[in-house]
Amino acid sequence: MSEQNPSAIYLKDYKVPEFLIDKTELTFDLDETQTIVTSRLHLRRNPESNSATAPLVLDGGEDVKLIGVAIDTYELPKEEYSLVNDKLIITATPNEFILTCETLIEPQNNTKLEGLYRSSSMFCTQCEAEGFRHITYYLDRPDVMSVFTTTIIGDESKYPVMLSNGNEIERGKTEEGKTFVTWNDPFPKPAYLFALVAGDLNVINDTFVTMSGREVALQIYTEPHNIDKVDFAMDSLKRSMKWDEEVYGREYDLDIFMIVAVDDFNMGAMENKGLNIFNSSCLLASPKTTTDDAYLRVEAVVAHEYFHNWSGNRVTCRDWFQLSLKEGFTVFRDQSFSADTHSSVVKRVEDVSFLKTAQFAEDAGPMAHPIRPASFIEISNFYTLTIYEKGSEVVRMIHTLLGEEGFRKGSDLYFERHDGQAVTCDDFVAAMEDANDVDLSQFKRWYSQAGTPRVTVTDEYDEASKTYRLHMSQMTPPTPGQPTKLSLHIPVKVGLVSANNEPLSFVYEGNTHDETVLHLKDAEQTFVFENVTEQPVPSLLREFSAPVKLNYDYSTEQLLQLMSGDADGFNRWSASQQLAVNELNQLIVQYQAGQTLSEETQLLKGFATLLSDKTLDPAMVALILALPSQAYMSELAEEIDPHGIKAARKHLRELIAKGLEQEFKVAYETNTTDGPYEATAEQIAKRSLKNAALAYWVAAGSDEAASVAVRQYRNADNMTDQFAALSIIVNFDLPEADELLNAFYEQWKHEALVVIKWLMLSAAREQENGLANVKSLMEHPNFDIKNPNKLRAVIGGLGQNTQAFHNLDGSGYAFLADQIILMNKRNPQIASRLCTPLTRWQRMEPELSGLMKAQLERIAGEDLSKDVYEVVSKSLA
Ligand code: 0A1
Ligand code: ZN
Repeated sequence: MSEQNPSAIYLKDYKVPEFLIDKTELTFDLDETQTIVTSRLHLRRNPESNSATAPLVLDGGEDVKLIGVAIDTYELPKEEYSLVNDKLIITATPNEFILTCETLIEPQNNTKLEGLYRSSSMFCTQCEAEGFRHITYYLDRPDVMSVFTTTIIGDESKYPVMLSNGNEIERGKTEEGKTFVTWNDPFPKPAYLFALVAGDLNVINDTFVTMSGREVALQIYTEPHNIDKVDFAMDSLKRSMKWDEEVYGREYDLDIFMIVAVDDFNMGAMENKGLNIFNSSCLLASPKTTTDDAYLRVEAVVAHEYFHNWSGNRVTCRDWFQLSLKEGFTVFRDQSFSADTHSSVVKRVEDVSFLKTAQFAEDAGPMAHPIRPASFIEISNFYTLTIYEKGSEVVRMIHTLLGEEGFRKGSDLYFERHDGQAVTCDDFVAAMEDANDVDLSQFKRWYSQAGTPRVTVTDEYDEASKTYRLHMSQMTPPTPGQPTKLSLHIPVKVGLVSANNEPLSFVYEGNTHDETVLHLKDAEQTFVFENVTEQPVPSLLREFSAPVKLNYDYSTEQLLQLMSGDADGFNRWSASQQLAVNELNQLIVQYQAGQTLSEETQLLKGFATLLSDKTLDPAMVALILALPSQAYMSELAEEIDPHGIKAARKHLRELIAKGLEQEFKVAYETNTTDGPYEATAEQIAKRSLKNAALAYWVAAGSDEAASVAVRQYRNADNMTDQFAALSIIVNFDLPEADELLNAFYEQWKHEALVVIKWLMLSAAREQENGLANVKSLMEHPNFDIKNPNKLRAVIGGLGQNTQAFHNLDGSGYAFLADQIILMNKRNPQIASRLCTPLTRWQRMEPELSGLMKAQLERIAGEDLSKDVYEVVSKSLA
């Protein structure tokens, strides 16, 4: 690492800002080589600070060159300010004044994609979390909220569109003949919500009439060649606006709402006030170029960013430790929106499956942190699955505890009480408590404790008294910096199922139920159910009512029974997953012992019933048919053996495929969709089952299936079917694989988002010279290391390529480390995210573990960015 390692900052050290900025006036003189930013900050001392003399300390960046600074009309000579560690410090200031600051920046050389940068031929910004300081000196912290007025000056022939937050208030020509446009955003906001876009863009216009009858202009901007792909996003936006009015009573506040798509973007999208900026992969959609999954993602991200207008913008975070205040809540809101729009069970299964695979792994690794972290070195590293997904689960638990109505009362109070403020997670919980007159003090430990709790359940049934008892215990394993844990308040939703698959009612705490929420609060607790007429099968943690690992010793028969008979759709899926996990684990043991793998699987019975039940939602059937992923099996393993997991999955898939070949053929043939492509729940469901069935059918080794897959590829009129067929052809290494992979590239080489899919599939392809192939992809003329989507596609593909990535000669890990070192300074946020697979080294089987660790140590020997330093040093600690 380096001589002076970066240090952490702590939540406990929070202090109110010394100064406030009531108004921020910015002028950008855009230029291809030197962009000049002039800021006029209306500053005054914060009456809440206890110092009347503290210096003014403004945040800046190494890439910001200060040209001049003035207090009111007085230009400060060099002796009257200092620049230390990228901060501009002025020791003597009046109590209230205007600070004018002129800075020079070079957006064209900004490869980090934070602050103002170029993507294709346009200028755009990314200011969350601390990007604004790379534009000009500022109090770059979310509790400093200011009214922004922004003037953009540019050459109209290159930048006919120049946008910023709020409303356009003026437009004209400068003396040099350039165009200027001035925008004003009347809502005070922190700098992280600032945005600017300039370019030669096309626009689609629409309108939305709010619940109070105001008309809002809606605009989506893209580069000209993509403007035909925004109709779905526009429709999603209007549905999101309506949903937020109906479900949360939240109305949009400005007269205009704009979205812009950019190709080079570190994350998914950004909720800048009135001017959302999107990674084009989360905005553009057309039947021929976009898969169903990607359509659903566009819908969810559009909703997410829109919902931030209230949960994030109108009410924002006091400091970055509170990030989950806006992100956990907003993810919960977008998940609910998608659930209401499509099938709620399917959506829940997808969300939980993702959480259990990726967030649980994070929570078990060296970067584990609570949803409200106590410290960090680099905030960009904390835009994590824990903050977002576990954060959403915590909000969901509050919803479960308070019920729909109680939760709404709480959110109403939260928005009303804190409108225009920068607040904390405590404020959110307090509003929930106050509106419902409940005490959530034990529950709040979820905010400060990291790690996935284990809940172990045993039961006993007493025939004579018709009493059924559930004994539950909870334990949260230690995580870095938190050796011991307190008991949490865990809502466990349960139901009982009878021997003939009927819901079994019971009396709990004096009332009769089919289902109830148990409050597990102690380390050990027993729950007693009366009037239980027979020995039940417990259906535990319905709808995944808490983000925990549940342990109950189900027999195979019980799992099969729940799989077909549980009234809770989510738990049907859960039972099937458990059954498959049990079988895969057995196969892994056999593989490791060099034994022949068992030829029997209980899943055949369950899957056969499933495939013959015409009443089921095909999307649900497809989800149940999907075997636990390589990543999920890795998360569950004591010691990860990627090759063993891969072999076990392949074997089980073939057993199922051969056992039900005819059924899969029928499922394929009966789930075709009629009419033109639509991203409706019904069509998406059918395509998902059809393509899942095709994969099994091909896995059975059927020649007919193979030719059907090739035919589907050639005849497809939509990307979902075309890409599903291509993936099957490539993954099963059918003779046409090379030819069609090339044909696919040739067909789509001008569609960046399709090229990304091609890069990923190609990199993930398991073949003898897998790593050489990955390297050649990075040399491909259509690869661009500056584009995070393309880099992620290749590296993500490599991660799925077990043979190439987990090669016992260590070459896969070394290659990844090379890329991390290469990106470390160029784009630290991306470099740091690429480290994730290596952070799991301690859980890998010994040989691979040593190889991974060696690469982490090699990276640690470099002069590291804060981002990479934090992840690597914590991983090696
Ligand atoms: N707030 C955005 C995500 C986002 C976060 C950080 C970024 O740069 C470091 C960019 C975007 C969201 O939740 O959608
Ligand atoms: Zn968000």
